[in-house]
Amino acid sequence: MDDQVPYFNNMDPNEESSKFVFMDPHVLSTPTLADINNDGHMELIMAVSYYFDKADKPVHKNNDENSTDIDYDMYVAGGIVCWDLKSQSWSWTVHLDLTTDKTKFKAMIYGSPTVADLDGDGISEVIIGTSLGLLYVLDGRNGFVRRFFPLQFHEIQATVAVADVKGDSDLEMIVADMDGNLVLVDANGEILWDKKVLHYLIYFVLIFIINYIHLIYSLKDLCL
Ligand SMILES: [Ca+2]
Ligand SMILES: [Ca+2]
Ligand SMILES: [Ca+2]
Repeated sequence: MDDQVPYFNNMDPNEESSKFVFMDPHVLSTPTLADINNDGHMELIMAVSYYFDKADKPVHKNNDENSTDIDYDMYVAGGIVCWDLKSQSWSWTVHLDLTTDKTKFKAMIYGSPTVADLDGDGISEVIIGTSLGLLYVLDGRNGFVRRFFPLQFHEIQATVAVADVKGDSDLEMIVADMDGNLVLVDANGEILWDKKVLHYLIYFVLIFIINYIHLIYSLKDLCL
């Protein structure tokens, strides 16, 4: 990615650049490969955290010559970007959370985007939980946030897992937050159940992959 990109989505190229703060993009999780628009070619979906690298802070200057330097601690942002590997261009980019660097919960994204067709309509969804505790479900075609989302949880660092836990035709999302809550959410944002499991749930998805079958049966027991 470019060294500096705006965190704003769909920035008008005619807008004065002085109105924008250009920030360092960081990809802190494994990108996800998927054919998100069903055209036979893969896209690369990445969760991006925008913040100023502390070592680079003296380098950054506001583009407005008349203004003073930026307060670097005032800007942290997160978003999802989709790169079309065939056309070598951005399919879409969306900005999600925005905070300062001074808050307890920051707009960082540590989990990988999950791509799945939750409701079986042939259109992929992109699911991501953020450090601000928000669960987003995006339309895979354009990145628009799906109706009923985001949902608020405690800080989310784990990748959101997806499975048909309920045993119907749709997929449910399994959210693990940093307060130890394990929550089952359906595609319409309804919370089917939640359980306090552990104090921290950072690597839940890793456990999920390693012991997939056992966990599914455990989750079904929780549903009873
Ligand atoms: Ca594609
Ligand atoms: Ca869908
Ligand atoms: Ca289901």
